[in-house]
Amino acid sequence: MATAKKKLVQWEPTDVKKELLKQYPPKVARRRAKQILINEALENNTPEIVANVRTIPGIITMRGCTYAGCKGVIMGPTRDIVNLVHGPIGCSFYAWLTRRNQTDAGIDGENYMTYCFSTDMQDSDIIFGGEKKLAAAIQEIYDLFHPKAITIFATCPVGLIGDDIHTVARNMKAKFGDCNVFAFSCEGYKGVSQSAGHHIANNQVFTHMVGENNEEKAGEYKINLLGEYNIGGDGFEIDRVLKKCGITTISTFSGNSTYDQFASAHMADLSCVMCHRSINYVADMMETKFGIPWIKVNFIGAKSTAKSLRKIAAYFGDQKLIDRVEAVIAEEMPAVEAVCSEVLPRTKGKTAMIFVGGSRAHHYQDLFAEMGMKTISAGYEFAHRDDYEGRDVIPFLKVDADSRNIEELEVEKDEARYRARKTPEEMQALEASGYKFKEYDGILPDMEKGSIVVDDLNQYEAEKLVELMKPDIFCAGIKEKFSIQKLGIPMKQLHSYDSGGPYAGFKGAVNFYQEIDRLVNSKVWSYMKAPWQESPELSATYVWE
Ligand code: CFM
Repeated sequence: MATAKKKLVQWEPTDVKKELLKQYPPKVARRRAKQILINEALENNTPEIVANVRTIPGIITMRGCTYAGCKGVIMGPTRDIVNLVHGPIGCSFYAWLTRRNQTDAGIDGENYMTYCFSTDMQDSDIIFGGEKKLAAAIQEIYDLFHPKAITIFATCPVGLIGDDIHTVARNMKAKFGDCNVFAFSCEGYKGVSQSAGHHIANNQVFTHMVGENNEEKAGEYKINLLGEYNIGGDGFEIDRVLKKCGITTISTFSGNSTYDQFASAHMADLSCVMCHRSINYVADMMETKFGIPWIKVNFIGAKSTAKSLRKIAAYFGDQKLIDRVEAVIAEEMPAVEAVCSEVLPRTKGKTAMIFVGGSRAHHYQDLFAEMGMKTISAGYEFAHRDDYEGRDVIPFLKVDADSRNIEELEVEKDEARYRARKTPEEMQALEASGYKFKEYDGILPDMEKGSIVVDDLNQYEAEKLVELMKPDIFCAGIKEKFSIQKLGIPMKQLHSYDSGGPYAGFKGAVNFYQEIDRLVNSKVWSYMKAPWQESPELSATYVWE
């Protein structure tokens, strides 16, 4: 029979961990051991993991840089802001349209996403300074496009030579008068990963844009959707569902976003946090400064989508909205359930591994669970302990030299514009009924006992894990894709979605079920043998042997 991998997987989590660490020098093994955890989060004691620390030199990490987190992740999906990279052209080229954050230019048609703006620094700029070139580039953008805002991103050399990008930005803003110009000190080396870039980006977005437009917005049940980046059109599907429910999205941070959305975000009545990792501090700042409460939502998974919609409806507490949400769920679910039960006999009992940057390694477990699949190992590239263990650990997080490097904004109540969205009694009543504000319990409580959670997984460990635990599917990014497929395991990119998506909401769930069904039931990868595995004629010895 042609079952290339008859699976009798018998692994003990402790053995797997031992195997992963075996090849490392003792010092490296000791450090990695703290980032590899066997989940025992069934009782009340969530185990502790080390996260958000430097990658050990020599290890091939999956992480990106701080500039990637700022320019690519947070600001990349904005459509009517011109994002100008101050640096060598490579930094721009590799951040140009590679994240699959989709956009719809809307009726105004203003969309700069397809452009690539760079100061294209040369050796002479590094030696003599690049400020003049930067100012000239900003001027050129202004003359050509007259955008609402121009933002500037520092790359590594800019930090090294000390160009004062903030002063250049301030001067140009004053000169133009009708264009908001500000900069990000997001040099690639600034933090241990792209997570630092999220923080730097959001601080500046909050300082320079949020609250700029005090006009009242039309619509009922106004929310901000924080941490949704419209990868593969996820945001479009979420927008469709929210709109159908009669919920008004004032802003999305930052999928398909506009300048005005950021400027008006303080007019919303509830912030809904999708990706906790990249944006939870914005939710906190919105609450402190403007009085907008926040909740955690998840639109990955049909059941999670329904749950999140109900949670939003319960917050507003209006029967009209509650009924509308129920009607939408009732209308959407049959199509989802039909596909789910169709694939279930083929997907049930299969296993997955998910290693993505932050939130997705957690969120996608819901989708797999709907298909009867178990996530046996997962982890984040760059998330923090709170994303593993829950927000309760935040007061106990160790502040090290790297995290101290990233500014924490001191935000105060805006006396003029702060508005409590609910009375203390209303908030208490909601909480008494089990409603949870500002809560995220992290990935660990949702994973089975004995599952293996790895922070900042690297190339070597990824291959080892697959070899030992033989999942039916491995989810990560482009850097992992081909090495995993060569091991005979289907690989799904959950950063870019390969060329697929959306996977959020109801229609997204259907897409996901169908695609994963095809992947886990295709034997094509297991039939693949590399030429040297089939006929290893070529052999050699080292000279010293
Ligand atoms: Fe949040 Fe993201 Fe993610 Fe992220 Fe990212 Fe991304 Fe990601 Mo790639 S913001 S943490 S920095 S959910 S780009 S849309 S897929 S690593 S898991």
